[in-house]
Amino acid sequence: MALERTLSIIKPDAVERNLIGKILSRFEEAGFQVVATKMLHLTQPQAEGFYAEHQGKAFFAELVEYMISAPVVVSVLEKQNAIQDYRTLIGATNPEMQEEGTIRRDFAESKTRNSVHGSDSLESAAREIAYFFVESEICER
Ligand code: RTP
Ligand code: MG
Repeated sequence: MALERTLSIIKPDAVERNLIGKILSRFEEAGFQVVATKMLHLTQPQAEGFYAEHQGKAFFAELVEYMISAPVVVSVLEKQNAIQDYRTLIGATNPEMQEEGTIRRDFAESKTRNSVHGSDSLESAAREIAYFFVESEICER
């Protein structure tokens, strides 16, 4: 297993419900180290660019509207096998498939308003980390 970095977003529904600390704790308890983090309110072009792979899909407009509805917390998390392990920790996109103990199972409000994002591959992690952070904002630990 290799030491990896993944991009996490605590999404608007979770920020609105004051769940930032609880969710960051879940990351740390699962063995992830926060190596960068910040809060920001995405603009529409920022949200559209971040989710460009979903442009044209039926849920795209609803997704973008949701992602700009309140601030988000973006973080870079580091761990052995971080990308896959973080996806396991957050749980499936489909609410019916979310395993017990996952963050989405515990906090998601719907398929769209699902509290957290995680990169789904090494390539997307590299793109998504660079989308929000310059290298000097990421701390060695
Ligand atoms: P994410 O990229 O945010 O980590 O989520 P994911 O990989 O589990 O799911 P993805 O297919 O990439 O979808 C991105 C986000 O779009 C919203 N979505 N809504 N209503 C719907 O059918 C639907 N499908 C997806 C969710 O917010 C999902 O996380
Ligand atoms: Mg995705």
